[in-house]
This record gives sequence, C-alpha cells and structure tokens, in this order.
Amino acid sequence: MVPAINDEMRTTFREQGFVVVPDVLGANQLTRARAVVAELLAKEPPPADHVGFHFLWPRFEAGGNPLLNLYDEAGIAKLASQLLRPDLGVDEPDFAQLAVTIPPWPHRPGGPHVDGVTPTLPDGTPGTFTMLTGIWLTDHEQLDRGNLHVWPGTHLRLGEYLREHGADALTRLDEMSPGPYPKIDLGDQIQVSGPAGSVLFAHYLLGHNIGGHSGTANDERRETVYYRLHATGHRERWREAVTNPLVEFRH
Ligand SMILES: O=C(O)CCC(=O)C(=O)O
Ligand SMILES: [Fe+2]
Repeated sequence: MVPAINDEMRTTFREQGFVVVPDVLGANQLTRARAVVAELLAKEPPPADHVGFHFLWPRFEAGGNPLLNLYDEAGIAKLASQLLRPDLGVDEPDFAQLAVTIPPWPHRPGGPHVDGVTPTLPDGTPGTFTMLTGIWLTDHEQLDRGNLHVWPGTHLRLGEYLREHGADALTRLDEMSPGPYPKIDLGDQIQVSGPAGSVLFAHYLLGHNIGGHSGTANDERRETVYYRLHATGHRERWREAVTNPLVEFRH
C-alpha cells in the first residue's frame, strides 16, 4: 500500500507540530539508501574514533544527486502536500542534511532550537521553511538511539509569541534562551520514535534538538536524511507563516 497522510495524522501534526508516517521505505529501499549513505560518508568520514553526531550537507547540483533520488523515491513531495493546504505544493529541495550519530554518546538536550537563525540568510531574515522532513534509515523504536527530541505544541506557542513580538524577533538572539529558541513555555520534551523506513514531518517552529545515542560501540549508528521543505511561495509569506503557524497547512 502506498503510504498516505490521513485525517488523524493531519490532526496530530496540527496539534503536536509533528507526525511520524510509518512504512514509507521498504527493506530493499532501505538497503539501497544505506549504501548511498555509506558511500557519502566514505568520502567525508567523521574523524577517527569519533562519537556523537556527524552531519553532511550535500547540495543538489544539476545532474542529480542520490539523496534527491531518495526524496523522489520516498514520495516526500506527495506526502508533504497532503499536510499542506490544497492550493500549495512543495518546492524541490536544493540540499539535504545527512545526520548520523555514532554511539556511545550519552547526551540529553537541555532545551530546543529553531533552525535557520544562526546564521540568518544573507539579507538578515531568518532562514525559515515550512517543515522539516526526516527519512529514518535506522530503527528509532528504542529511545536514546539518536532519536530527535521535540517539545510538542511549541509550534503554536512560538507562533503566538511571534504574533505578539513580531516575526523579526526570530533573529533577536539576545532575547532567546541559549538554544537558540525564544523564551516561551516549553512543556515536556519527548523523543520521536518508530521503525526504520518511517518519515518524520516537523513544523518549522517546533522546538527540537539532537538526541543522544546510548548504545555501545557495537550498536548501529543512527542515520537520518533530512530535507527542509518550503511550501510554494513560502519565502514571500514567511512572516505570516511564523505568526499564523497553521496558515500553510490543511485542516
Ligand atoms: O540530529 C538531528 O536529528 C537534528 C539536528 C538538527 O536539529 C539540526 O541540525 O538543525
Ligand atoms: Fe534543527
């Protein structure tokens, strides 16, 4: 069955700020995607004996990129558009983030961050987008296996804060927690979880941070491929999108 976003998932996303869609990639697709990741990491490996996170930010040049092929194969654009207002699609991303976490790396983030503000875009505005998508190439069913930490509902509370303080408060780092994330009521943090082959969608404003990996050196490293998705025309409405956080999303 082709995975799809149903009403319940849309409600979860609107209320919590994230949703996990299972079974997007099958076993053979995962094997192939992990081979691509291994090849990329062989070209830009972490330092010897490195533990903790290691990120690559491959740009998609003309002529294609295996991580753009993965985006297509996983049907991310179609799934994402099922979260968006019917009149919106998503722009094709021009880069990916390959995130791996090598155990053992006990770590628990003390607070969240928002992406795109350290640094800002060259014009001084925050590098906002509509939502983050992560394809899980490794199992996230157990906790503390590199699972992302998120602060549910913060997308709405941060939206409220920015409605009061203005969208440009997103760039005023001196008014933020060290995170960087504006000082709002955070509530409790949780770890996102689910099997390998699942896809995470997280609202741009959702407080999140990298999680630890408490496995041993013999355990599997965490591998996630992220894409930052812009709904059609997002940059022209970014101030509206961060002050009215559900404006780009479907009911
Ligand atoms: O490691 C992760 O899964 C998330 C990293 C992250 O939030 C970031 O690089 O902005
Ligand atoms: Fe982030």
